[in-house]
Amino acid sequence: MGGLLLAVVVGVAMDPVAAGLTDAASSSAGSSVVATGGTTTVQVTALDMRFSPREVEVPAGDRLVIELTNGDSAVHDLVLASGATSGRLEPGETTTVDAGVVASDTDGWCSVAGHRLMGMTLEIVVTGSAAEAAPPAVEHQHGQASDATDAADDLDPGAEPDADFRAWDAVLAPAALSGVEQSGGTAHTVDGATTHHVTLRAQEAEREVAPGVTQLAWTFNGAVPGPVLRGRVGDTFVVTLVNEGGIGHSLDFHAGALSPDEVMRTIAPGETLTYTFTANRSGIWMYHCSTAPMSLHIASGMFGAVIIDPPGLPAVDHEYLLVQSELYLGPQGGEADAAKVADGDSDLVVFNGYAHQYRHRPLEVLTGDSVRIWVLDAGPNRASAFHVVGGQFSSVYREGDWVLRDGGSTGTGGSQVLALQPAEGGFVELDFPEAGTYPFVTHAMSDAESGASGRFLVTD
Ligand SMILES: [Cu+2]
Repeated sequence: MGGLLLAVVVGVAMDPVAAGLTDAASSSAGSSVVATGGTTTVQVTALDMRFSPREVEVPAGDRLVIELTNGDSAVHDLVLASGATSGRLEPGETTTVDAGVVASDTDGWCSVAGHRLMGMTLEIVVTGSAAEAAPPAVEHQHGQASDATDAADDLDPGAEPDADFRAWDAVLAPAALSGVEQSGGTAHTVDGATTHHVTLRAQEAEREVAPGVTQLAWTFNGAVPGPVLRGRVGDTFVVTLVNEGGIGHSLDFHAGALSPDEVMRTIAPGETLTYTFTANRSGIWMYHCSTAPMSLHIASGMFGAVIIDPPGLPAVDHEYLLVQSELYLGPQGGEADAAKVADGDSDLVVFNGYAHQYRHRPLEVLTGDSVRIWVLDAGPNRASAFHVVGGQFSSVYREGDWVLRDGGSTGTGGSQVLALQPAEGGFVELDFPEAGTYPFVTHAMSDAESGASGRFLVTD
Protein backbone atom coordinates (compact mmCIF):
# COMPACT_ATOMS: atom_id res chain seq x y z
CA MET A 1 0.00 0.00 0.00
CA GLY A 2 2.82 2.39 0.98
CA GLY A 3 4.55 1.67 -2.30
CA LEU A 4 1.42 2.38 -4.32
CA LEU A 5 0.83 5.71 -2.56
CA LEU A 6 4.45 6.72 -3.17
CA ALA A 7 4.13 5.88 -6.84
CA VAL A 8 1.06 8.10 -7.16
CA VAL A 9 2.74 11.04 -5.45
CA VAL A 10 5.85 10.71 -7.59
CA GLY A 11 3.68 10.47 -10.68
CA VAL A 12 2.03 13.80 -9.91
CA ALA A 13 5.32 15.46 -9.10
CA MET A 14 6.89 14.38 -12.37
CA ASP A 15 3.94 14.97 -14.66
CA PRO A 16 1.99 18.00 -13.47
CA VAL A 17 0.37 18.64 -16.85
CA ALA A 18 -1.12 15.15 -17.00
CA ALA A 19 -2.53 15.63 -13.51
CA GLY A 20 -4.14 18.91 -14.59
CA LEU A 21 -2.55 20.84 -11.78
CA THR A 22 -0.68 23.65 -13.51
CA ASP A 23 -2.06 27.11 -14.21
CA ALA A 24 -1.23 26.78 -17.88
CA ALA A 25 -3.25 23.61 -18.26
CA SER A 26 -6.20 25.02 -16.37
CA SER A 27 -6.39 28.19 -18.41
CA SER A 28 -6.02 26.45 -21.74
CA ALA A 29 -8.74 24.01 -20.74
CA GLY A 30 -11.02 26.97 -20.07
CA SER A 31 -10.23 28.69 -23.34
CA SER A 32 -10.79 25.51 -25.39
CA VAL A 33 -14.50 25.24 -24.60
CA VAL A 34 -15.79 27.99 -26.84
CA ALA A 35 -18.94 26.60 -28.35
CA THR A 36 -19.38 27.19 -32.08
CA GLY A 37 -23.05 26.29 -32.01
CA GLY A 38 -22.40 23.67 -34.69
CA THR A 39 -22.98 19.93 -34.40
CA THR A 40 -20.82 17.18 -35.89
CA THR A 41 -22.61 13.85 -36.33
CA VAL A 42 -20.60 10.67 -36.97
CA GLN A 43 -21.62 7.05 -37.57
CA VAL A 44 -19.73 4.39 -35.64
CA THR A 45 -20.26 0.64 -35.88
CA ALA A 46 -19.24 -1.99 -33.34
CA LEU A 47 -18.11 -5.11 -35.22
CA ASP A 48 -15.57 -7.91 -34.63
CA MET A 49 -14.31 -6.42 -31.33
CA ARG A 50 -13.59 -3.09 -33.04
CA PHE A 51 -15.22 0.27 -33.41
CA SER A 52 -15.28 1.34 -37.01
CA PRO A 53 -13.98 3.93 -37.62
CA ARG A 54 -11.57 3.74 -34.68
CA GLU A 55 -10.97 7.48 -34.75
CA VAL A 56 -13.42 10.34 -35.27
CA GLU A 57 -12.64 14.03 -35.64
CA VAL A 58 -14.66 16.94 -34.32
CA PRO A 59 -13.86 20.66 -34.85
CA ALA A 60 -13.02 22.46 -31.60
CA GLY A 61 -16.19 23.86 -30.03
CA ASP A 62 -18.59 21.66 -32.00
CA ARG A 63 -21.08 19.44 -30.27
CA LEU A 64 -20.38 15.79 -31.14
CA VAL A 65 -23.18 13.31 -31.73
CA ILE A 66 -22.26 9.65 -32.29
CA GLU A 67 -24.77 7.37 -33.98
CA LEU A 68 -23.68 3.97 -32.75
CA THR A 69 -24.77 0.71 -34.38
CA ASN A 70 -24.00 -2.69 -32.93
CA GLY A 71 -23.26 -4.76 -36.04
CA ASP A 72 -21.87 -7.63 -33.99
CA SER A 73 -23.38 -10.85 -32.63
CA ALA A 74 -22.33 -9.88 -29.08
CA VAL A 75 -23.62 -7.16 -26.76
CA HIS A 76 -21.53 -3.96 -26.76
CA ASP A 77 -21.66 -0.39 -25.50
CA LEU A 78 -19.69 2.82 -25.85
CA VAL A 79 -18.51 4.73 -22.80
CA LEU A 80 -16.68 8.05 -23.17
CA ALA A 81 -14.10 9.34 -20.71
CA SER A 82 -16.50 12.18 -19.97
CA GLY A 83 -19.00 9.63 -18.62
CA ALA A 84 -21.42 9.79 -21.56
CA THR A 85 -22.56 6.28 -22.48
CA SER A 86 -24.72 4.49 -24.99
CA GLY A 87 -25.89 1.86 -22.53
CA ARG A 88 -25.77 -1.80 -23.59
CA LEU A 89 -26.72 -2.44 -27.21
CA GLU A 90 -28.13 -5.75 -28.38
CA PRO A 91 -26.94 -7.03 -31.78
CA GLY A 92 -28.49 -4.92 -34.54
CA GLU A 93 -29.47 -2.05 -32.26
CA THR A 94 -28.64 1.59 -32.98
CA THR A 95 -28.58 4.48 -30.53
CA THR A 96 -27.30 8.03 -30.26
CA VAL A 97 -24.61 9.20 -27.85
CA ASP A 98 -24.50 12.95 -27.25
CA ALA A 99 -20.89 13.70 -26.33
CA GLY A 100 -21.61 17.41 -25.89
CA VAL A 101 -18.98 20.01 -26.76
CA VAL A 102 -15.68 18.14 -26.71
CA ALA A 103 -12.91 20.29 -25.24
CA SER A 104 -9.95 18.04 -25.93
CA ASP A 105 -8.91 14.73 -27.41
CA THR A 106 -10.66 12.00 -25.51
CA ASP A 107 -11.13 8.24 -25.44
CA GLY A 108 -14.09 5.96 -25.62
CA TRP A 109 -14.34 2.21 -25.15
CA CYS A 110 -16.67 -0.73 -24.78
CA SER A 111 -17.18 -1.46 -21.08
CA VAL A 112 -18.31 -5.07 -21.53
CA ALA A 113 -15.75 -7.05 -19.57
CA GLY A 114 -12.52 -7.60 -21.50
CA HIS A 115 -13.60 -5.84 -24.68
CA ARG A 116 -11.54 -2.70 -24.09
CA LEU A 117 -8.41 -4.80 -23.62
CA MET A 118 -9.15 -6.59 -26.87
CA GLY A 119 -9.08 -3.28 -28.70
CA MET A 120 -12.62 -1.91 -28.54
CA THR A 121 -11.53 1.70 -28.19
CA LEU A 122 -12.58 4.88 -29.98
CA GLU A 123 -10.41 7.98 -30.24
CA ILE A 124 -12.09 11.35 -30.49
CA VAL A 125 -9.68 13.88 -31.97
CA VAL A 126 -10.46 17.58 -31.63
CA THR A 127 -9.22 19.62 -34.58
CA GLY A 128 -8.46 23.36 -34.59
CA SER A 129 -6.22 25.62 -32.50
CA ALA A 130 -8.05 25.72 -29.17
CA ALA A 131 -7.58 22.03 -28.55
CA GLU A 132 -3.81 21.89 -28.85
CA ALA A 133 -2.87 22.77 -25.28
CA ALA A 134 -5.82 21.19 -23.53
CA PRO A 135 -5.02 18.65 -20.83
CA PRO A 136 -5.78 15.03 -21.52
CA ALA A 137 -9.09 13.90 -20.08
CA VAL A 138 -9.04 11.84 -16.91
CA GLU A 139 -10.35 8.37 -17.69
CA HIS A 140 -12.90 6.69 -15.53
CA GLN A 141 -12.09 3.01 -15.73
CA HIS A 142 -15.67 1.90 -16.05
CA GLY A 143 -16.04 -1.74 -15.19
CA GLN A 144 -12.52 -2.01 -13.86
CA ALA A 145 -13.27 -0.09 -10.66
CA SER A 146 -9.69 1.07 -10.25
CA ASP A 147 -10.59 2.86 -7.04
CA ALA A 148 -12.30 -0.19 -5.54
CA THR A 149 -10.46 -2.62 -3.30
CA ASP A 150 -8.74 -5.47 -5.10
CA ALA A 151 -10.23 -8.62 -3.55
CA ALA A 152 -6.71 -10.08 -3.61
CA ASP A 153 -5.94 -7.71 -0.70
CA ASP A 154 -8.47 -9.67 1.37
CA LEU A 155 -6.83 -13.05 0.79
CA ASP A 156 -5.82 -14.63 4.08
CA PRO A 157 -3.97 -17.93 3.71
CA GLY A 158 -4.78 -18.89 7.31
CA ALA A 159 -8.51 -18.12 7.15
CA GLU A 160 -11.16 -20.82 7.58
CA PRO A 161 -14.43 -20.81 5.64
CA ASP A 162 -17.68 -20.34 7.58
CA ALA A 163 -18.98 -23.34 9.52
CA ASP A 164 -21.78 -23.84 6.96
CA PHE A 165 -19.37 -23.85 4.00
CA ARG A 166 -20.14 -26.71 1.65
CA ALA A 167 -17.43 -27.86 -0.71
CA TRP A 168 -18.26 -28.53 -4.38
CA ASP A 169 -19.16 -32.22 -4.32
CA ALA A 170 -16.14 -34.00 -5.80
CA VAL A 171 -17.81 -37.43 -5.59
CA LEU A 172 -18.62 -38.67 -9.09
CA ALA A 173 -21.87 -40.43 -9.88
CA PRO A 174 -21.66 -43.39 -12.30
CA ALA A 175 -22.38 -42.87 -16.00
CA ALA A 176 -25.98 -43.97 -15.67
CA LEU A 177 -26.66 -41.25 -13.13
CA SER A 178 -24.59 -38.21 -14.03
CA GLY A 179 -24.79 -34.95 -12.10
CA VAL A 180 -26.96 -33.41 -14.79
CA GLU A 181 -29.50 -36.19 -14.66
CA GLN A 182 -29.55 -35.94 -10.90
CA SER A 183 -30.30 -32.23 -11.16
CA GLY A 184 -33.25 -32.40 -13.53
CA GLY A 185 -31.86 -33.52 -16.90
CA THR A 186 -33.16 -36.69 -18.50
CA ALA A 187 -31.67 -39.70 -20.27
CA HIS A 188 -33.18 -42.52 -22.29
CA THR A 189 -31.46 -45.55 -23.72
CA VAL A 190 -32.21 -47.13 -27.09
CA ASP A 191 -30.22 -50.13 -28.39
CA GLY A 192 -27.49 -49.60 -25.81
CA ALA A 193 -26.82 -45.93 -26.58
CA THR A 194 -28.15 -43.25 -24.31
CA THR A 195 -29.43 -39.81 -25.25
CA HIS A 196 -28.86 -37.26 -22.50
CA HIS A 197 -30.98 -34.11 -22.40
CA VAL A 198 -29.25 -31.31 -20.57
CA THR A 199 -30.00 -27.62 -20.04
CA LEU A 200 -27.09 -25.29 -19.31
CA ARG A 201 -28.04 -21.80 -18.17
CA ALA A 202 -25.42 -19.06 -18.51
CA GLN A 203 -25.93 -17.17 -15.26
CA GLU A 204 -24.06 -14.59 -13.25
CA ALA A 205 -23.63 -15.62 -9.61
CA GLU A 206 -21.83 -14.02 -6.70
CA ARG A 207 -19.81 -16.77 -5.09
CA GLU A 208 -17.11 -17.15 -2.48
CA VAL A 209 -13.79 -18.31 -3.97
CA ALA A 210 -11.70 -18.27 -0.78
CA PRO A 211 -12.63 -17.48 2.84
CA GLY A 212 -13.95 -13.90 2.88
CA VAL A 213 -13.41 -13.34 -0.85
CA THR A 214 -16.34 -13.22 -3.26
CA GLN A 215 -16.48 -12.66 -6.99
CA LEU A 216 -19.25 -12.17 -9.51
CA ALA A 217 -18.76 -15.36 -11.47
CA TRP A 218 -20.08 -16.22 -14.92
CA THR A 219 -21.37 -19.76 -14.58
CA PHE A 220 -23.25 -22.63 -16.10
CA ASN A 221 -26.22 -23.27 -13.77
CA GLY A 222 -24.86 -21.11 -10.96
CA ALA A 223 -21.88 -23.28 -9.97
CA VAL A 224 -18.16 -23.49 -10.84
CA PRO A 225 -17.33 -25.92 -12.36
CA GLY A 226 -20.58 -26.36 -14.30
CA PRO A 227 -22.61 -29.59 -14.25
CA VAL A 228 -20.73 -32.83 -14.91
CA LEU A 229 -21.94 -34.74 -17.96
CA ARG A 230 -21.11 -38.43 -17.98
CA GLY A 231 -21.89 -41.15 -20.46
CA ARG A 232 -20.51 -43.95 -22.56
CA VAL A 233 -19.01 -44.16 -26.03
CA GLY A 234 -21.80 -43.71 -28.57
CA ASP A 235 -24.02 -41.63 -26.30
CA THR A 236 -25.66 -38.49 -27.68
CA PHE A 237 -25.98 -35.27 -25.70
CA VAL A 238 -28.70 -32.80 -26.58
CA VAL A 239 -27.69 -29.64 -24.77
CA THR A 240 -29.86 -26.55 -24.56
CA LEU A 241 -27.93 -23.36 -23.79
CA VAL A 242 -30.04 -20.59 -22.30
CA ASN A 243 -28.32 -17.22 -21.93
CA GLU A 244 -29.62 -15.71 -18.71
CA GLY A 245 -26.59 -13.43 -18.33
CA GLY A 246 -26.07 -9.81 -19.27
CA ILE A 247 -23.66 -10.34 -22.20
CA GLY A 248 -23.15 -12.88 -24.97
CA HIS A 249 -22.11 -16.45 -24.14
CA SER A 250 -21.62 -19.73 -25.98
CA LEU A 251 -20.54 -23.37 -25.65
CA ASP A 252 -17.70 -25.51 -26.94
CA PHE A 253 -17.79 -29.25 -26.15
CA HIS A 254 -14.49 -30.96 -26.81
CA ALA A 255 -16.30 -34.29 -26.34
CA GLY A 256 -17.91 -34.10 -29.80
CA ALA A 257 -16.33 -33.63 -33.23
CA LEU A 258 -18.42 -31.39 -35.49
CA SER A 259 -18.41 -28.08 -37.35
CA PRO A 260 -18.27 -25.29 -34.79
CA ASP A 261 -19.89 -22.73 -37.10
CA GLU A 262 -23.44 -22.96 -35.83
CA VAL A 263 -23.42 -24.69 -32.45
CA MET A 264 -20.52 -22.69 -30.99
CA ARG A 265 -21.92 -19.31 -31.99
CA THR A 266 -22.37 -16.65 -29.35
CA ILE A 267 -25.95 -15.97 -28.38
CA ALA A 268 -27.27 -12.72 -26.92
CA PRO A 269 -28.91 -12.44 -23.49
CA GLY A 270 -32.35 -14.07 -23.55
CA GLU A 271 -31.54 -16.33 -26.50
CA THR A 272 -31.41 -20.14 -26.60
CA LEU A 273 -29.57 -22.61 -28.79
CA THR A 274 -29.44 -26.38 -29.06
CA TYR A 275 -26.06 -28.10 -29.31
CA THR A 276 -26.18 -31.82 -30.14
CA PHE A 277 -23.09 -34.01 -30.23
CA THR A 278 -22.35 -37.71 -30.13
CA ALA A 279 -19.43 -38.84 -27.99
CA ASN A 280 -17.54 -41.31 -30.16
CA ARG A 281 -14.33 -41.21 -28.16
CA SER A 282 -13.68 -41.87 -24.49
CA GLY A 283 -11.85 -39.69 -22.00
CA ILE A 284 -12.51 -36.65 -19.86
CA TRP A 285 -13.29 -33.65 -22.04
CA MET A 286 -13.49 -29.97 -21.28
CA TYR A 287 -16.47 -27.82 -22.16
CA HIS A 288 -16.42 -24.06 -21.90
CA CYS A 289 -17.84 -20.78 -23.10
CA SER A 290 -16.04 -19.77 -26.27
CA THR A 291 -17.07 -16.15 -26.46
CA ALA A 292 -14.23 -13.61 -26.76
CA PRO A 293 -12.18 -12.98 -24.77
CA MET A 294 -12.28 -16.69 -24.03
CA SER A 295 -9.58 -16.35 -21.37
CA LEU A 296 -11.89 -14.11 -19.34
CA HIS A 297 -15.04 -16.18 -19.86
CA ILE A 298 -13.21 -19.31 -18.69
CA ALA A 299 -11.44 -17.51 -15.83
CA SER A 300 -14.82 -16.19 -14.73
CA GLY A 301 -16.12 -19.73 -14.28
CA MET A 302 -17.62 -20.90 -17.57
CA PHE A 303 -16.23 -24.43 -17.82
CA GLY A 304 -17.01 -28.01 -16.90
CA ALA A 305 -16.26 -31.66 -17.66
CA VAL A 306 -17.74 -34.35 -19.87
CA ILE A 307 -16.65 -37.85 -18.88
CA ILE A 308 -17.01 -40.62 -21.44
CA ASP A 309 -16.08 -43.89 -19.78
CA PRO A 310 -13.54 -46.04 -21.63
CA PRO A 311 -15.14 -49.44 -22.35
CA GLY A 312 -14.43 -51.92 -19.56
CA LEU A 313 -13.59 -49.24 -17.00
CA PRO A 314 -13.29 -51.22 -13.76
CA ALA A 315 -15.48 -50.39 -10.78
CA VAL A 316 -13.70 -48.79 -7.82
CA ASP A 317 -14.71 -47.94 -4.25
CA HIS A 318 -14.51 -44.16 -4.74
CA GLU A 319 -14.48 -41.91 -7.78
CA TYR A 320 -13.72 -38.19 -7.56
CA LEU A 321 -13.46 -35.28 -9.99
CA LEU A 322 -11.05 -32.38 -9.54
CA VAL A 323 -11.06 -29.54 -12.09
CA GLN A 324 -8.13 -27.16 -11.78
CA SER A 325 -8.50 -23.53 -12.81
CA GLU A 326 -7.14 -20.08 -12.05
CA LEU A 327 -8.81 -17.02 -10.57
CA TYR A 328 -7.81 -13.46 -11.40
CA LEU A 329 -9.49 -11.41 -8.70
CA GLY A 330 -11.27 -8.16 -9.39
CA PRO A 331 -12.84 -6.05 -6.65
CA GLN A 332 -14.74 -7.75 -3.80
CA GLY A 333 -18.03 -9.03 -5.24
CA GLY A 334 -17.02 -7.82 -8.70
CA GLU A 335 -16.05 -9.41 -11.98
CA ALA A 336 -12.64 -10.94 -12.64
CA ASP A 337 -9.84 -8.48 -13.46
CA ALA A 338 -9.59 -8.59 -17.24
CA ALA A 339 -6.12 -7.01 -17.23
CA LYS A 340 -4.76 -9.68 -14.87
CA VAL A 341 -6.31 -12.36 -17.09
CA ALA A 342 -4.69 -10.87 -20.19
CA ASP A 343 -1.32 -10.80 -18.37
CA GLY A 344 -1.72 -14.35 -16.97
CA ASP A 345 -1.24 -12.85 -13.51
CA SER A 346 -3.45 -15.14 -11.41
CA ASP A 347 -4.21 -14.67 -7.69
CA LEU A 348 -5.51 -18.18 -6.99
CA VAL A 349 -5.20 -21.65 -8.52
CA VAL A 350 -7.99 -23.90 -7.30
CA PHE A 351 -9.63 -27.31 -7.53
CA ASN A 352 -13.37 -27.15 -8.21
CA GLY A 353 -13.64 -23.38 -7.90
CA TYR A 354 -12.53 -22.65 -4.32
CA ALA A 355 -9.09 -22.24 -2.76
CA HIS A 356 -7.97 -25.20 -0.62
CA GLN A 357 -11.58 -26.36 -0.15
CA TYR A 358 -10.69 -30.01 0.39
CA ARG A 359 -8.10 -29.02 2.94
CA HIS A 360 -11.00 -27.55 4.89
CA ARG A 361 -13.37 -30.40 3.94
CA PRO A 362 -11.17 -33.48 3.30
CA LEU A 363 -12.19 -36.39 1.08
CA GLU A 364 -12.66 -39.41 3.33
CA VAL A 365 -11.75 -43.02 2.45
CA LEU A 366 -10.69 -46.20 4.23
CA THR A 367 -7.27 -47.85 4.06
CA GLY A 368 -7.11 -50.25 1.15
CA ASP A 369 -10.10 -48.71 -0.68
CA SER A 370 -9.58 -48.37 -4.42
CA VAL A 371 -9.70 -44.68 -5.40
CA ARG A 372 -9.96 -43.16 -8.88
CA ILE A 373 -9.42 -39.40 -9.27
CA TRP A 374 -10.39 -37.79 -12.56
CA VAL A 375 -8.53 -34.51 -13.17
CA LEU A 376 -9.24 -31.86 -15.80
CA ASP A 377 -7.15 -28.74 -16.28
CA ALA A 378 -9.59 -26.00 -17.28
CA GLY A 379 -6.92 -23.29 -17.21
CA PRO A 380 -7.43 -20.93 -18.89
CA ASN A 381 -3.63 -20.70 -18.88
CA ARG A 382 -1.79 -22.87 -16.37
CA ALA A 383 -0.77 -26.53 -16.52
CA SER A 384 -1.36 -29.02 -13.70
CA ALA A 385 0.99 -31.61 -12.18
CA PHE A 386 -1.41 -33.64 -10.06
CA HIS A 387 0.25 -35.45 -7.16
CA VAL A 388 -0.84 -37.12 -3.92
CA VAL A 389 1.64 -36.70 -1.07
CA GLY A 390 2.43 -40.13 0.38
CA GLY A 391 0.60 -41.85 -2.45
CA GLN A 392 1.74 -43.65 -5.60
CA PHE A 393 -0.43 -44.11 -8.64
CA SER A 394 -0.86 -47.73 -9.70
CA SER A 395 -2.70 -46.64 -12.88
CA VAL A 396 -2.61 -43.50 -14.98
CA TYR A 397 -4.97 -42.74 -17.84
CA ARG A 398 -4.27 -39.57 -19.77
CA GLU A 399 -5.92 -38.07 -22.85
CA GLY A 400 -7.65 -41.17 -24.14
CA ASP A 401 -5.38 -44.02 -23.09
CA TRP A 402 -3.72 -45.86 -20.27
CA VAL A 403 -0.24 -44.47 -19.64
CA LEU A 404 0.35 -47.01 -16.89
CA ARG A 405 -1.55 -50.12 -15.89
CA ASP A 406 -0.63 -53.26 -13.93
CA GLY A 407 2.93 -52.06 -13.36
CA GLY A 408 3.56 -51.37 -17.06
CA SER A 409 5.91 -53.44 -19.23
CA THR A 410 8.18 -54.25 -16.28
CA GLY A 411 5.34 -55.21 -13.97
CA THR A 412 6.84 -52.96 -11.28
CA GLY A 413 6.14 -49.42 -12.58
CA GLY A 414 4.41 -46.67 -10.61
CA SER A 415 3.64 -43.02 -11.18
CA GLN A 416 3.87 -39.83 -9.12
CA VAL A 417 2.28 -37.15 -11.33
CA LEU A 418 -0.52 -36.78 -13.86
CA ALA A 419 0.74 -33.98 -16.12
CA LEU A 420 -1.91 -31.93 -17.88
CA GLN A 421 -1.72 -28.91 -20.16
CA PRO A 422 -4.73 -26.56 -20.28
CA ALA A 423 -7.83 -28.52 -21.47
CA GLU A 424 -6.16 -31.91 -20.98
CA GLY A 425 -7.58 -34.51 -18.64
CA GLY A 426 -7.25 -38.03 -17.32
CA PHE A 427 -7.41 -40.06 -14.15
CA VAL A 428 -5.16 -41.76 -11.64
CA GLU A 429 -5.85 -44.76 -9.41
CA LEU A 430 -4.34 -45.54 -6.05
CA ASP A 431 -5.05 -46.95 -2.64
CA PHE A 432 -3.72 -45.76 0.70
CA PRO A 433 -1.60 -48.28 2.60
CA GLU A 434 -2.16 -46.87 6.09
CA ALA A 435 -4.33 -44.40 7.99
CA GLY A 436 -3.31 -40.73 7.85
CA THR A 437 -3.78 -37.40 6.14
CA TYR A 438 -2.55 -37.39 2.54
CA PRO A 439 -2.42 -33.95 0.87
CA PHE A 440 -3.07 -33.67 -2.87
CA VAL A 441 -1.62 -30.81 -4.90
CA THR A 442 -0.50 -29.63 -8.25
CA HIS A 443 3.26 -30.09 -7.88
CA ALA A 444 3.74 -26.67 -9.45
CA MET A 445 4.26 -25.63 -5.86
CA SER A 446 3.50 -21.93 -6.11
CA ASP A 447 0.12 -22.87 -7.58
CA ALA A 448 -0.49 -25.40 -4.80
CA GLU A 449 0.31 -22.74 -2.22
CA SER A 450 -2.04 -20.28 -3.90
CA GLY A 451 -5.04 -22.59 -3.58
CA ALA A 452 -4.60 -25.85 -5.52
CA SER A 453 -4.35 -28.28 -2.64
CA GLY A 454 -6.60 -30.59 -0.63
CA ARG A 455 -6.42 -33.66 1.60
CA PHE A 456 -7.51 -37.25 1.77
CA LEU A 457 -8.38 -38.30 5.29
CA VAL A 458 -7.70 -42.04 5.47
CA THR A 459 -8.94 -44.16 8.36
CA ASP A 460 -8.86 -47.88 9.16
CU1 LIG B 1 -19.29 -16.65 -21.67
